[in-house]
Amino acid sequence: MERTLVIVKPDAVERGLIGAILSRLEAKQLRLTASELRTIDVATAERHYAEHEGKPFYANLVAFITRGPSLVCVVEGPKETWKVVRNLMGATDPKEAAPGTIRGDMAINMAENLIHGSDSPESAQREIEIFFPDLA
Ligand code: 3AN
Repeated sequence: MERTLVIVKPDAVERGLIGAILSRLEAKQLRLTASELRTIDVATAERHYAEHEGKPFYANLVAFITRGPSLVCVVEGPKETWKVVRNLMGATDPKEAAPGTIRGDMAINMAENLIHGSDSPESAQREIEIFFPDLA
């Protein structure tokens, strides 16, 4: 089994899309190992998004992810679960995301793209440790 980190972001929580998003992961036969509704604090957001520090959208990204509750989840499935989640999410820019993906069907704005998923097994391990240190 393999685990990956998923964040159902504040825009999705505000729009009442938690169920719609989790149902797609569950329908794919992925399962929740852990899940918590929490408002991510700035220090944790900066740690999570460290690779984007210095980019023009960084300040907005941190402000967005900390603006209200997110559903932070560890999702479990077979090998390459991180990739399965990324495929279900769709492209980073919702305008480019394929129909049938979460972003392709439910988002339109780059800054408010509903969901985060780890982009490699190494990222998954790093991110699970940030949000669920007891599981890592
Ligand atoms: P993904 O969320 O698909 O893994 P990343 O990790 O490259 O994409 O970017 C993290 C987040 O930063 C994205 N979800 C998006 O909200 C924001 N972001 C990425 N690139 C841009 C950009 N060029 N302009 C504005 N926001 C961006």
